Amino acid sequence: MIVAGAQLGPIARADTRANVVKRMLALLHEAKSRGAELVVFPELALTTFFPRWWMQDAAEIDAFFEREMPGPHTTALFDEARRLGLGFSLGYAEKTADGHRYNTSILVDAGGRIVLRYRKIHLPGHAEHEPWRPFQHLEKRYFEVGDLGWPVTRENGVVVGMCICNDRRWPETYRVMGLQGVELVLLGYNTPIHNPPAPEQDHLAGFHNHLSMQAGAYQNATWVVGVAKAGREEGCDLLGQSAIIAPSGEIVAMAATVGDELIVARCDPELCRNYKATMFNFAKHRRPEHYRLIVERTGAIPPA
Ligand code: CDT
Repeated sequence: MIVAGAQLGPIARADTRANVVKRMLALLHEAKSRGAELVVFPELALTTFFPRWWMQDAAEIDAFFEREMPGPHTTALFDEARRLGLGFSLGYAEKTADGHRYNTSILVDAGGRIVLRYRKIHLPGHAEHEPWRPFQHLEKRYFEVGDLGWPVTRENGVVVGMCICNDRRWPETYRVMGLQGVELVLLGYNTPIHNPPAPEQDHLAGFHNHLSMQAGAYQNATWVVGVAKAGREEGCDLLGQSAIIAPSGEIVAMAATVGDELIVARCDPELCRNYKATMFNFAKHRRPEHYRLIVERTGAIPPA
């Protein structure tokens, strides 16, 4: 399967969804001309990364959420992708009919059907206003923890799963999908390069991004497609370096800019099967009887 990562440059708070979708359509067209079958868009792709602001007004918050998918602004994206015969994945803020709010990704097949949905589980940041920060990271305020686990589906003969941004730093994310035979993990991210509680780590933001995704890919014998919303967005620098990573752990394509940019690679599931049958033959080598602490304990408890 030929997969494209459609990195987006910054989206201003004042940008309309129509304008963002126009940029996404341009990337879809480029993807088609470069032979792609599936296009991966970032986390919260339709708006600016709004958890950077403390908001109390319900209508102001609601304006960042989608109540239907496709909705009035995204129908054009679904229609054009179907016309081009392309599948795509898309991150957006979801408000359900019964009022729940999630940071969500969907996978849409080439026929325009939503075939997989994921709701972000590892919500980073904080829930209360922390005025000392130069910008907030209020995902714990605006979203509930996802309620779907990490489902996978078979799409065009490839086992596909999804996760979102901070999820990529946690090995459990990939392993739960690895245990379902995942061959292609799609993920979008909005990663501020400056992390106010730990500024001494800022210069390693790019390294940690690739380290997490390369380890997840290798240890679970899967392709990983990590796609950024990048660049200076409302005064906040977001990491770029979108990458397509092979089951060997090697980066085979990487963005060179922090703007709208397409990266493309052929993601051959045969390579997954090679690693899954040898070094990472789970059935042969895993020892779950020794892994109980992973599900029984959340925080670390060192010896007295
Ligand atoms: N969007 C998102 O999950 N960003 C986080 C920032 C972590 S610092 C609070 C990330 O893991 O990249």
